[in-house]
Amino acid sequence: MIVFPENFLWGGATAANQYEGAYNEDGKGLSVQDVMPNGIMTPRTEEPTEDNLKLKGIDFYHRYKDDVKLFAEMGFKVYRTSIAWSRIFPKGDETEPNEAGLQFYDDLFDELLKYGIEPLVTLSHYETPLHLAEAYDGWTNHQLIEFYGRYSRTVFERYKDKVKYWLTFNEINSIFNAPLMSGGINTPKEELSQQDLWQAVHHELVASALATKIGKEINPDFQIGCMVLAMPAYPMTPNPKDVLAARHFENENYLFSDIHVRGEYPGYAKRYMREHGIELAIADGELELMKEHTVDFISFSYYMSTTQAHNPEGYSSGEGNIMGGLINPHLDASEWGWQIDPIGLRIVLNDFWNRYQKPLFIVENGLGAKDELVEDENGNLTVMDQYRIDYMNDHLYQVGEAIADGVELMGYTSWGCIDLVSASTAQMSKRYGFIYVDRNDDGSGSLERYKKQSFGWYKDVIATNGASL
Ligand code: BGP
Repeated sequence: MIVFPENFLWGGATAANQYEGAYNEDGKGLSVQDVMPNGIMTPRTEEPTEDNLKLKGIDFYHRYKDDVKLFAEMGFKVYRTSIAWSRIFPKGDETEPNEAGLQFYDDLFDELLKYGIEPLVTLSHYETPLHLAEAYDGWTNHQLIEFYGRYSRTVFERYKDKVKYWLTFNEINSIFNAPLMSGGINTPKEELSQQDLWQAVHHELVASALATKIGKEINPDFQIGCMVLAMPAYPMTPNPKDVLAARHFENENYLFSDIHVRGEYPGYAKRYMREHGIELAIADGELELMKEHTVDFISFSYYMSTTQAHNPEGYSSGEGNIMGGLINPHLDASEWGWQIDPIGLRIVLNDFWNRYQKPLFIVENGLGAKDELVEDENGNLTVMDQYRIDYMNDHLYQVGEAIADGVELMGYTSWGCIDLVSASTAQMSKRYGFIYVDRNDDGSGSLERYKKQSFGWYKDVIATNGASL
C-alpha cells in the first residue's frame, strides 16, 4: 500500500496570468502575457489584442470566492498561485506599490486561510511587467534585480503573516527556450546572443538569492524554494555518446537547482561558458549572496520525460513542455504529443533527492486534454474524464513509490486544478482541471463552473491521504 506522510500538502496550482483576467482593472499594468495571444513560441503583438484569452482568463479575479469554495470542498491543504507583479508594480520600476493590487491578494489569501488552505505563492510566473521588457529588455538588464527585490520585499512584508511558502521564479530554466515569456526579454529569440541570455540567467539567479535573503529577514519561518521544469532525459540507445547527450540535456536543468541549492556555478556550466565565449558580468558581492542564501526546498513541474541522442538524425522528434526531444517508442502521448511517463516522475524524485537531500515539492503535474461537457444520470452537467483520473492515479502511485524509496516530499499540487488558459497554446481547449469552466477558444461561454468526474476522485485521494490510489 502507498503511504503518504502525515501533513502531506495536497492541492492545486494556477498562475495569475492564465486565469485572473481583469488585465487592466484596479491599476494593473500590462505584463508580457498580455501581448502574447498565440502562446509561447510565437512573436508578441504590439498591443493587447481582443483574441488574447488571457486578458479575461476565467475571471477568477471576480469569482475567486466561489472557486476557493470548490477547492475547499475537494479538501485542498495548499493552493499554489502567483502574484501578478504588474498588479503590484504596474510598470515594474516604480517605487510605490499599487494598493488595490495588494488588497486583491490580501482578500484571496484571507479566503484561502478561512478554509485552512495554505497559500503557496510564485513571485514571478511568466508575467514580467511589459514595461520592463520594453524599456530594459527584461532580465538581460542588471536593474531588474533591484526592481524584483523591491517587489519581493513589498509582498513579503505585506503577507508575512498569511503566506509561508514562496517560490521565486516559475520554471526558471525555461528562459533558454522562451526568453520573452520566461525572462521578459523583448529582443526576438533569433537575435538574442548567448552572452545576453546567460547574463539574464545570472541576474535571475542573483535576484532569487536576494529574495531569499529579504524573505528570511522579514520572517525566518518562511519556506522559500526554487522552481524548475523537470524532465528526466533517457538516452535513445545504450551508446555512451547517447548517454552523455542525455546527461548534457539534464545539466541544462540541473544548473538551476545546483545553484539554488549549492550556491555556486557548477563546473559543467563554467566549461560551457568558457567554450562559448560567455563572460558573465558579476557585480561585487553577488557570488557571496548566491552562496549564502540558498533555498529551503526544491519544487518542480513534471509532465513528461525526454529522450536524447548524440546524433538525432533518423529519429522522430516529439512535442514537449517548452523543451522537446525524440519520440520514445515505449511511451504513449497526450493529444498535444507530450509523452506520458509516470515512472519518469519516480525517477526524477529520486534523482533530485539523491543529488541534494533537500525536501521536494511537486508543484505542477497533470494531463492537458479536450473535455466534453455531458449530462450525468441526474441530469447535471459534468465531464467524464476517466483519462485524467488514470493519468493522475498512475503518477501519484509512482510518487508513493518514490516516498517509499526514501524521498522527502512536502506536497503535490496538480496543475490547473480549475480549467484555465494554456501557456503554450494560449487556448482554453487544453484543459487540466477538476473543475470545468465554460469558456471556448473563441472566447464565448458562460464562465459557469462544473465539477468533473475527477473532482470526486481527487477529493477521495485527499480525504484518504492517498490510500485510495
Ligand atoms: C508549465 C507552466 C504552466 C502551465 C503548464 C502546462 O510550463 O509553468 O504555466 O501552463 O506548463 O502547460 P500548457 O498550459 O502549455 O499545457
